[in-house]
Amino acid sequence: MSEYKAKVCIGGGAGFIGSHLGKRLKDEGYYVVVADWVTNKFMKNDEFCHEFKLLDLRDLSSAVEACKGCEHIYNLAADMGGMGFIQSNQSVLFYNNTMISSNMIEAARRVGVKRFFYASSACVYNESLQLDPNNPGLEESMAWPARPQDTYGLEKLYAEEMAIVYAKDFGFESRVARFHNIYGPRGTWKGGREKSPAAFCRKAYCSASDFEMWGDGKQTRSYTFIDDCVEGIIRLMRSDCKIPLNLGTEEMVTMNDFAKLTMKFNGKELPLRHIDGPEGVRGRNSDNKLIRKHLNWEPSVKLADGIARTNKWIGKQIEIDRKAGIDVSQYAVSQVCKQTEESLDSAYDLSNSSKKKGLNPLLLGGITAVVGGALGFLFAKRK
Ligand code: GKE
Repeated sequence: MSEYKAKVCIGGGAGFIGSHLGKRLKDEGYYVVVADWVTNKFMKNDEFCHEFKLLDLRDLSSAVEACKGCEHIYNLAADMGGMGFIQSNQSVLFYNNTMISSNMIEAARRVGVKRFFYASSACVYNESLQLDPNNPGLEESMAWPARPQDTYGLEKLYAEEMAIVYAKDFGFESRVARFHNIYGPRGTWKGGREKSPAAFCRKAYCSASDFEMWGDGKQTRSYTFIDDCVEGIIRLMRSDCKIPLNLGTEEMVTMNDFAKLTMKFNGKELPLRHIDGPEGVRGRNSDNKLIRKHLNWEPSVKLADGIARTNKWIGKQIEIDRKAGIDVSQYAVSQVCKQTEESLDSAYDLSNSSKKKGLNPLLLGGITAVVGGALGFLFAKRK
């Protein structure tokens, strides 16, 4: 191990952001352990880690197993997706993510971690501050008083606080970044969990007569290219900044203009067809005053440049599917993921070879305590 800078663990390291981060840390000379309940579809394990541990981080002993011997822990593990997933899967992701976040921070304490990174989200912000599509930007302090739109954001906000108090109480450093819609090659691009950048590139490539858009398309967002995200995580982890920071760009765009941009890369100018769909907040943009102050840096990849690269990669994936005999005209529309209970029913399956079915009563007790604690905490903060 002495030939490496440090041994690090990435929870959720087989995911989109985690695998890019693992690759970068590996290239920089860290010994990278990745723990995840899935494998990466687009990269071989040895491209982004030295050790791959197939574990269910909803189980504390698995989280400890993932983290043991690691000086730095990056928790990017979460059951997540774009608006086609998080609005329609509130209970399941609430349960899964509460367990994962709580276990990873407690595992960090148990293994004596030096630095802990928690991947939070712009979804933590109060919905009432995101009603205006000309939203001037969300400053970090605006997360309180809390009223995130979905349970996804509420869990993230609670876990941020856990990372902060655990670090204070148990003598290690924690860092928290609020990601603003990260996109790029090798991300989820079909199936319903994809976010708008991948969905729009896919739809622009596959649509023939019009471009289907959830809502009136006047809703706004800002986006962050994956390379900027990885750079930001590493800079924040090495900094002395103990408070949550936005990790995003201030380049805000309407969904209508964003759709036109992705069509331009595909040589198309199709009319937009607006349909009902999960729209999320009305307007969201990052405010980067604090990241500039603390890191003397901010994400800089322009949306058009990042999308050019993402669009090319998605085009290749679509052609792979077409060659495999899949009718890619279906990719002109997006699905909404229906909530299913399989992941709840399979809790502990990966970590226990006995393959128990059904919810473990201890686990249920744990979730009740954690969620109850979270709600009590939020009400206390609001007063
Ligand atoms: N995903 C998707 N797919 N979104 C579409 C589509 C489509 O085919 N058509 C229109 N949209 C619209 C959505 O209705 C929403 O208004 C906007 O694009 C952005 O959707 P998104 O990229 O899926 O997700 P959000 O920015 O609303 O929210 C995401 O925020 C991130 C943090 O900034 C979350 O889903 C999280 O993935 C994440 O925390």
